[in-house]
Amino acid sequence: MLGEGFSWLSRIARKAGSESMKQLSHWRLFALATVIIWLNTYVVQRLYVDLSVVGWYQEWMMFINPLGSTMLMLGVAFLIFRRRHHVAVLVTSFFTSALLLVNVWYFRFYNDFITVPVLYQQRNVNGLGSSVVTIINLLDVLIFAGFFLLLFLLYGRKRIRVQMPRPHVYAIFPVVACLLFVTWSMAEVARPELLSRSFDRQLIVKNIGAMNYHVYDLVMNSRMETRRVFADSTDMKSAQTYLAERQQDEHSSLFGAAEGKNVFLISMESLQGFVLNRELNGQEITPYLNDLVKDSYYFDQFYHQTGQGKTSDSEFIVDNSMYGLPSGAVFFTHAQNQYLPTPEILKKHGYTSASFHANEGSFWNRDLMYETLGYDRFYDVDYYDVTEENSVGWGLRDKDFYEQSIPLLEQLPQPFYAKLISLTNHFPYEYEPEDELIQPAQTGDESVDNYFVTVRYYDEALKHFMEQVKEAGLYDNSIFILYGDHYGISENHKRAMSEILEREITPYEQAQLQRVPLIIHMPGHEGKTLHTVGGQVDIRPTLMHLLGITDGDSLSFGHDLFAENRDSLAVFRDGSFVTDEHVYTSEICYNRADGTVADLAACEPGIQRSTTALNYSDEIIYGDLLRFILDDRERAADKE
Ligand code: GP9
Ligand code: MN
Repeated sequence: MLGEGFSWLSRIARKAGSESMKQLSHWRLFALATVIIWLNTYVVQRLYVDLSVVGWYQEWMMFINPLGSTMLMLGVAFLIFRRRHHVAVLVTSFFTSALLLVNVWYFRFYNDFITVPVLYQQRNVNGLGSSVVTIINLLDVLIFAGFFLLLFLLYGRKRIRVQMPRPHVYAIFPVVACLLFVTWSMAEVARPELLSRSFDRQLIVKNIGAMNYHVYDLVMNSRMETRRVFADSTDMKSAQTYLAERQQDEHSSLFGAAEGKNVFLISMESLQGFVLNRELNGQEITPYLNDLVKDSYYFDQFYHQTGQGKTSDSEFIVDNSMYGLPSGAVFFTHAQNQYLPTPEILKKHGYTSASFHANEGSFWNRDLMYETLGYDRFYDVDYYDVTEENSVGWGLRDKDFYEQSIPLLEQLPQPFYAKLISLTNHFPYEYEPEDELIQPAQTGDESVDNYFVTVRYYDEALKHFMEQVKEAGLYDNSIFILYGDHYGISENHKRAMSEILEREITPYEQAQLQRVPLIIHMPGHEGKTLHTVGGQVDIRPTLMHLLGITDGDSLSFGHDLFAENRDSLAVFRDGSFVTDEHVYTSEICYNRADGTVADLAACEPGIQRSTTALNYSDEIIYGDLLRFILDDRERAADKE
């Protein structure tokens, strides 16, 4: 059947340019274009992105999925280019390939697919620098193979002009509807409630195909836009009830232990937990951090919870104790919302808040979002002396960044809440030869190999910073909260990672790799390693309780990590989660202790809890629901 199709194709190819090609009926043109674009899409989906397709059913779905979307796009193009259907074919083919190419690049960088809100992030493009080069491959030109073939067939030696009558074009759509229904039904069979419940884009693309996914994403986003308009205060009431039920009333013995102290919030770029207390070639990768954790509260079962917004998501989560969004960066998409963020709360307690980050102020829309979050000052790249000599990779080297931050910190009115965001340990992990304080790993995967060198460099930079903080007299009266913002080594590097960890990277291991260090260093306190399961949403309540402040408790999705009776749960943005007993990811329930597969039913309560938490957080952001209660609070405060 397929063989026949190909011989038919090759006959057409041979006829290309000949008189008889001119006679190509409009249905043949449509079929030819459909087959070429469909196969092109299938091959790119299969070979250019690693979706770990398992079994014949998934394979078949991957194969059949692009057919409906291809016919839909061609049908629409035939309506738009009314008398130039050969142009419609070429435009559709080019558009499809271009969209695939952008997705392939995005996937290489973020291990994810583009969503509509990501398109708001053009302000980030300027800052990507050297990272871009590493995601482009010469073979990417083959993603346009279908387009070049069609160009040759239609514009070869003779130009082909074929017109499909309007009624025939309309006839395409019922067929498309049937095909899309088949796609959706097959996906429902494979993954029930995939589109209504799943937050995992890879799973969606695997089940419905890249093009259908984009249509789904468009629909979801237009629905999202309307949610703010139609939201009302009753929506917030149910979210409040949910949060109130989970609120803890008991305080830990450390409640108020850091009252009135300065807060250093140190965001450690791409720092994953597995590098701590580990050696490479007989050398410690993070000697300073290893020492620091001995003198600090160190949470070694702590997970990042970021999504497409990466660093900015971690900032949002930490400052609001809410989750980021399932797609896009809330810093971009909802910078005008009302929130109850940490700087706003601390302002009422006499604090000054500042963020330090030697990148463009517009990156991640920080300049606008920081105003919304209530930061008093933002020391962006303009406050730093950045030269070619003191820069590498994404910009100013961390050592220089920290060093130049000291005089700025000294000027800050105390008590302060100072967030410092490092940058050197960022993909693609570039470094200067003199900063090679440890030999790179030898897996042959450049990103993984160099990661250890930039992590080691960061460790040294941090050591210097802490010494300088002491010299500046800022140490004793401060507490230090250090956390990894998100993973540095994505899923695309499983082979190299299995070599490093000396075990297979199963979905369980991959989930465990999402652990990032959380170190709470309080001068005068003895160190303690805590195995409490937690995530970035817990940082705010933990910090606030150390400061003895409870103002944000009723609107926090996280809990004080020191509290005895805390509800142990770390929810990832894709719906995976970790509890004391289980790790749930890729739709598999694992026993957390040993990574063996457990009965799915054991994870069901956790699935409910994590889905509910994510949904309420999303609803609050999409509906801008905090405006209802914050307005009320302000009115109440005005009356007093
Ligand atoms: C950019 C820095 C890195 O300013 O925060 O961003 P990331 O790519 O890690 O989200
Ligand atoms: Mn980051």
